Amino acid sequence: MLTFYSDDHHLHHGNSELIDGKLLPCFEKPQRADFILQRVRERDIGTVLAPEDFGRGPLERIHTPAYLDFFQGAWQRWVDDGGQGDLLPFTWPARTLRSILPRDLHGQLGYYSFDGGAPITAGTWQAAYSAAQVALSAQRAMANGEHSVFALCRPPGHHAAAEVMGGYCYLNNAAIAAQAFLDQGHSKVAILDVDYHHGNGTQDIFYQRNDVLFTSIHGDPAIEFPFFLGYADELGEGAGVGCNFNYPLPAGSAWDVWGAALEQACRRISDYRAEVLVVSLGVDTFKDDPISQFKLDSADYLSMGRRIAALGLPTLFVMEGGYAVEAIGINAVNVLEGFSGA
Ligand code: SP5
Ligand code: ZN
Repeated sequence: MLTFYSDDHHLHHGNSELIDGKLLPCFEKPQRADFILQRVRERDIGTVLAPEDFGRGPLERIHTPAYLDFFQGAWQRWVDDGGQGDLLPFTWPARTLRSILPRDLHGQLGYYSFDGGAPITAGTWQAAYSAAQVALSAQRAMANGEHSVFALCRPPGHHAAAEVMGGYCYLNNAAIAAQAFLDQGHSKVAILDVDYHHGNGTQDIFYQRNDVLFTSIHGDPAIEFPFFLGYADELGEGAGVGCNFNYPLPAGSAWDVWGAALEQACRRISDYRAEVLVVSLGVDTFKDDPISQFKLDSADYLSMGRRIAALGLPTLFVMEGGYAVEAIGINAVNVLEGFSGA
């Protein structure tokens, strides 16, 4: 299997995030992608390629130009204001307030985010832009005939909506790739999101559409981030009714429970008659993940890959979360090897 990867992810290295009342070093750190790349090479699963640059056009198919302009220019505005350190939001347009775009940088940052988990640093735009190009390059390789490709994206993307960042995500790499398939003539794309957290951004982007099926297996939002989306009764809206399926699972879920949900999701994907599959590949479902509460072990990721392969679809794997860095490479590459039958 081909892997696409860019070193630019190193340009994004946030300092800290608020967890359980403490400012801790960011869990979403460069080492994550380094360990995955190392494992890809160790296991020799295929060639590693640098991305092509498809420009901002394919990003604008998912994100608004105003949001992209804001994100691209935010760091320079912060520096010009004399700001130092990470740029982090602190005020959001919650229910009692108006969703108005303020003039101030911090006001705009609150407007364009949903949590304080997506710091903007000097290189964040370039890293996120390159991650999107990694996903697009993987998509292009599939358009050119590859059956499966791994987009080793960092930062991740599935929490990012059309004009909202959060949950370590800025640009929705999986959604951008899915849209590229549609723009090149496909009519039905399925997304399977196996990250521990609900892919709220991806769901929101496609919620009213029937050309993308979104399925997600994740920690029950009643007790887990992102809390405000990801329930089982969210089935799509308008033309999208019947094209959204959530499988929220209780804390402590291991492969018996998780694999049964995967079976359900896979049946929905088969019934939908998708032409191509995009997998939002998070491995924060691992038993030793420091911020998550599922109990998958490393061998379970082989089973996951095998079940996904049984769908018989061309499949683009897009890297999302996973924070147990010592095991992240093993777990992510196990999915790919299970898929390929290695
Ligand atoms: C892409 C992705 O996986 N994003 C995840 C963002 C999660 N941010 C919220 C983390 C909350 C962690 N709470 C852990 C409590 C441990 N005691
Ligand atoms: Zn996650």
